[in-house]
Amino acid sequence: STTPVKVAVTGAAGQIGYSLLFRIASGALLGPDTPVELRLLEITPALKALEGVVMELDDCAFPTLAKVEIGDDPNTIFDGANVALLVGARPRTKGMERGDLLEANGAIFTGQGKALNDHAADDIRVTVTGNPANTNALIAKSNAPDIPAERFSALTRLDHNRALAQLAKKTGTSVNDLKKLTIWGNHSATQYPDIFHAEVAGKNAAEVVNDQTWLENDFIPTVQKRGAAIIEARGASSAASAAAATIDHTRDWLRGSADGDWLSMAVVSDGSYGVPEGLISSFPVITKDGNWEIVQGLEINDFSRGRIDASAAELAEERDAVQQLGLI
Ligand code: NAX
Repeated sequence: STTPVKVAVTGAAGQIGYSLLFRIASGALLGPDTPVELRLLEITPALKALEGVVMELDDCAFPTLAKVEIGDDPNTIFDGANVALLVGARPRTKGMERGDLLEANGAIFTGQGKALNDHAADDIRVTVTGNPANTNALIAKSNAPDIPAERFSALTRLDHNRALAQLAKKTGTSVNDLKKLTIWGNHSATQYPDIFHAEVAGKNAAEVVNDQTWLENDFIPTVQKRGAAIIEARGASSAASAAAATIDHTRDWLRGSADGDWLSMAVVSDGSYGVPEGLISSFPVITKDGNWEIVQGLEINDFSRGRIDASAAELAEERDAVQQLGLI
């Protein structure tokens, strides 16, 4: 089709935005034949910096970039949006309590949820990258009663990709040889990267690895704490990899997961695997044409059970906290 797909991005002048926008504009999200209109939201003081980013987008002369709109009003920027990538969020600053953080982000995601509800296109798909991503997605979803709940998702694909890289390294294979890895739960240090159903070149990953010590003391904590390790090394949080994962997640949602494989996405729970209904939690999912389905019937061993439950419990606490703040 020649009608541009409208992709809204929030936090567009931030570090993730600086990597994300250029990849979307060059066709990495929607393919080389689909024109894209970028609709970029920032807070007022960041609009000047955003204008500079738009100058650079112009200077790339991307054939697939049809138009760019920028602004500080979500009601305008989300108008007609087919895809919304909610990247902008309030980071935790010194002296800020957890409740303060939830409240600051609550203000952002209630407003953006309402704006999406009132102005986005009927086929809107929403990916939340800004932290706390799962709970921000829950807040946005709860403030958009006219948008089907399954159109809201939060990013755990970066965790999924990090886990793939670690497993490939351990098994001396390539990420192309790996399938059916799962991130369960919250995009936080309680997330659980699960290799018990994963495959390495067609064989069960846990059996190929056959190293419980590595699994417990190396693999799981490395994936869980990778964000902190990047900050320690780079002096800034993950940006290019987070942008790449935001694209992978949204592209695969729209275009479909590969046959014989699945993805990790945080989506609204239907109670599957004992995760309380209504939480936005990461699951193994299969996608097709902009829809997702949680993979059913996986056997969960005791080791996995405890970890899935712990991450779900953390999500339930976050939900209770934002409920008490009147945000959902
Ligand atoms: P930056 O601080 O570089 O950029 C965030 C941008 O959002 C800023 O330009 C800010 O002005 C803007 N912003 C703030 N409030 C806004 C609002 N109400 N409307 C529109 N824009 C607003 O952060 P960056 O490194 O780009 O990270 C963005 C978010 O992604 C953070 O919340 C971060 O914690 C989160 N991350 C999530 C990851 C994930 O896997 N889910 C991994 C990477 C990243 O840590």
